[in-house]
Amino acid sequence: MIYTDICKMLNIKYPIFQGGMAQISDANLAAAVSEAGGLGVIASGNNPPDFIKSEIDKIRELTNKPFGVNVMLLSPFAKEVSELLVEEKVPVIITGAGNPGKYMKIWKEANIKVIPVVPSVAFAKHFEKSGADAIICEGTEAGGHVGELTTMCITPQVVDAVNIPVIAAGGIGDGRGIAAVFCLGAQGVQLGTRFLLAKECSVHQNYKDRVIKANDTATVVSGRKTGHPVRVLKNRLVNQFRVLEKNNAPVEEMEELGRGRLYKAAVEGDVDYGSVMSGQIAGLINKEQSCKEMITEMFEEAENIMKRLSLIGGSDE
Ligand code: TUI
Repeated sequence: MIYTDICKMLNIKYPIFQGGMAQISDANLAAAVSEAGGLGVIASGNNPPDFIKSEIDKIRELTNKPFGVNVMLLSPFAKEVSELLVEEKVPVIITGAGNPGKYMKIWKEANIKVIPVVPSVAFAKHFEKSGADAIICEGTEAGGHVGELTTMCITPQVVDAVNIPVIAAGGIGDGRGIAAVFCLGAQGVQLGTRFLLAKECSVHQNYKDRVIKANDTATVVSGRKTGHPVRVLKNRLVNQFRVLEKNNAPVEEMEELGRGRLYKAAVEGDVDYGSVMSGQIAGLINKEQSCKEMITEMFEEAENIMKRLSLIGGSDE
């Protein structure tokens, strides 16, 4: 069994988090992951607190296991959602797309485990000082809002820079990826793209089909000029962004073009003009499975690899 400090800290069986994918990671998906022994995560995205409250009520009906809520710090509702999570005393908060510093005090006072996502060593050190219980370092291979560093480079550097457990994210899609980041010093993994194909994931079937069809070069980072670059599957919307960037269009025009596009893809199924966020590992991911099948299969694979590695160098010859 791969059982690490993060399993102990959060009371979970496998050191795997399901990524809090905005508009996608709902109570149903998160409950399935938590029931399978990982940490299921509800994404708050840009949603108002009453929506998040009903998802928290739902997951508590579906499972008694620990779960997390992801706070997307660029959301106009970030403050209200942060306060709701204190009232609800959720077990774990994961933050993304910003600095959670100003909420740290109320969360820690409520005894909530706080685990920020970071794109660099400097943020990892900073958030450790603010009281984070663990850090998720996310490589640019990830889907959605991304930084510049790869998982291969950011993971060992963050591991050396902090004294709290590090969870690696970005580019991990199977047991090989899990074993690889454990070699880099990670104590856990967070996966998003693979869970898009979970039977319990209610993202639109057109979105799933695009991920199934995607190859190694299917994603691109779009919208760098807006200051919020996102990794998505290439489509007509990406081309429209390119035209605006080429013509040096004002940032407001780009932001206008981007508005509501994730909803369009994930909920309405418009995968041509919607934002189909996905990690670079999409090319590897092509089978729909239950969360339980995914998690048990991946950890069996990772454990077998680690057993084989432990035999290397065991010969006298
Ligand atoms: O947050 C993510 N991935 C996301 S959020 C999202 S919704 C969205 N849609 C359009 C534009 C922007 C967001 C889709 N995917 N991953 C975690 C993550 N956090 N990646 C990078 C960061 C990050 C970046 C800057 C964390 C902290 C940070 O601090 C910067 C600062 O100055 O506060």
